[in-house]
Amino acid sequence: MSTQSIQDSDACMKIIDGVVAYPPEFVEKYKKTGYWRGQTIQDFFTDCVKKYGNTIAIICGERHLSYAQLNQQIDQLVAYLQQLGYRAGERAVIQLPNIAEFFIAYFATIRLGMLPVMSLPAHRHAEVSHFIDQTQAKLYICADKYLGFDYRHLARTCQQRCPTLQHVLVVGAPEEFIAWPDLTQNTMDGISVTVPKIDAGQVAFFQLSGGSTGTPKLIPRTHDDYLYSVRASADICQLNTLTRMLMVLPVAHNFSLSSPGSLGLFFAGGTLVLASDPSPTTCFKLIDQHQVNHVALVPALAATWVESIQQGADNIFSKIDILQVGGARLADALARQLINQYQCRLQQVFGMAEGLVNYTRYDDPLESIISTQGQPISADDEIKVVDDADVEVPAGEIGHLLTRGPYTIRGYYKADEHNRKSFTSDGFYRTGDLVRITNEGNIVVEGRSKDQINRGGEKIATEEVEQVLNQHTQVIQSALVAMPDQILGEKSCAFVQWRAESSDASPVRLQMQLRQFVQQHGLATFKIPDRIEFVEKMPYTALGKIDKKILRKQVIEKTA
Ligand code: OOB
Repeated sequence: MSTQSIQDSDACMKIIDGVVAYPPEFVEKYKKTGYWRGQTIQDFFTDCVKKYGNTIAIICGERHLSYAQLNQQIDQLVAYLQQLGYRAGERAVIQLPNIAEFFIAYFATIRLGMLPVMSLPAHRHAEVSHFIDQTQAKLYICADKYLGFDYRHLARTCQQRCPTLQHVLVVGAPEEFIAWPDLTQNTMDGISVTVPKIDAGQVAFFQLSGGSTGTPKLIPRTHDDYLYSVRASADICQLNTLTRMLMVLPVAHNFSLSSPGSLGLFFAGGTLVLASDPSPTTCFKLIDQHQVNHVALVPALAATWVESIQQGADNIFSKIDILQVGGARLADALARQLINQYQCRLQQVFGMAEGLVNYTRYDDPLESIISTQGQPISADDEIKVVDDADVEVPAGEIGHLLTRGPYTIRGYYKADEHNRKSFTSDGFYRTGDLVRITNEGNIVVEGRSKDQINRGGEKIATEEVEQVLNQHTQVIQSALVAMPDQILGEKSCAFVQWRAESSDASPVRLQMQLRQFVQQHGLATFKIPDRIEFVEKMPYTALGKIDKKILRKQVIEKTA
């Protein structure tokens, strides 16, 4: 174990094995207030099983798994992983679509004291190999195929690149890898499993950051901090044993897992229905078939569902009790339409994998639910709205949102240099969001200062894509900016300064080449530029940086 202390002007920051610890006075405070209860995610789930044993926990296609059955399968996988040689402290990257195996893998690795690393199905080998390297993961768990993409192919690339990777466990046809075992048979009977004693203050797993720099950052979440956000969210959202939640967004995302998400649902003893894809065709059928009453969407999906209703589908929104919308800014007009035209009970959710989550409350005035992103979970979420010099702006004015609290991290994993920029010296996280606070204390997201594109809830760190584009031999430099999109809210446009001598190829051909280049590099598909503009020179700010404001204006004019 390595411990490092960084002496700062305000605070002495303790970093243990790449994780920035909460300062002792905050640990004491969060424990004293009862936010941190010393419970691990393993104990949390065991409690759920005790309370709700025969209730159906998960519906996945034709499979209905009770809490007890899910628990049994988790135990089986724990024994299996232990036989493979896995022990507490080791890491496993989990990249699964919305299937029951995600939860079995998540809870089994945690039960063994391993640390799962969350990856989204859209990630490709650049991201996955980075997660494996960064966490020294020995195990990668994936599906054979999903939405036409073959993850075994990705696994092969990671195997070549990542020296720590020992096993690939595949749900479906394994080819040369290890097959997901049949957990419905008690094949592991007689094998004694050693469940280690874990301190709830330790990191339980790694969440994913949308990122705003070159490489995606990993977010270490502790048992204590995460479970507090889960319990409090389940409470705010009034989940109970009658809740039937449809999981439309990727299961591993923080919104899906904890706001209140699947963990909040398990805490309340409800039933989770897994959607294999987010299309109205798939989801509307599941909502009817399983009397779903709770759904969480990103604005882009809410808009797609509205469109489908306008084209003649049943008003699905009137059948559910709660529609949560978050992950990107919901336009006031769409919020109003959902409520007035489709009799929707709407809740806005403004959160981040780093911690802070805000909800509009069910009993808020309608205008607040329509036009604000709500209030934090906790009375101890500290919120500051500051100007460029970190001075708090007058009440009601727009500024940068900073936050610190009982479930917000104090630093990204193994990212000292980046952490110095992303956190203040007294531990506030710089969210990169521009907000204002209304008289009633609600947060309104007005924009963003971080260099990120929010493509329908999927976050693109522009620098990551630019770095790849710049590696193309014919590219002098590039700049990725957001362009407005009716459905997704934002899409990406790459401005590329191209070497003059290579201009004999047609622009369309060059665009194709560049898109392929990004794809071959192994970036997630949603990061491939939606539009590419070739320029002879870039506009610059007075400081000599590429002026993205001008580029954003140019692309709006071009697409108008
Ligand atoms: C959620 O988490 P992330 O980590 O994918 O993205 C966080 C960022 C925020 O900093 C903000 O820029 C944006 O996504 N965002 C919103 C928003 N919700 C998230 N921007 C405007 N309005 C909203 N309602 O996206 C996330 C995590 C937990 C719960 C919900 C969303």
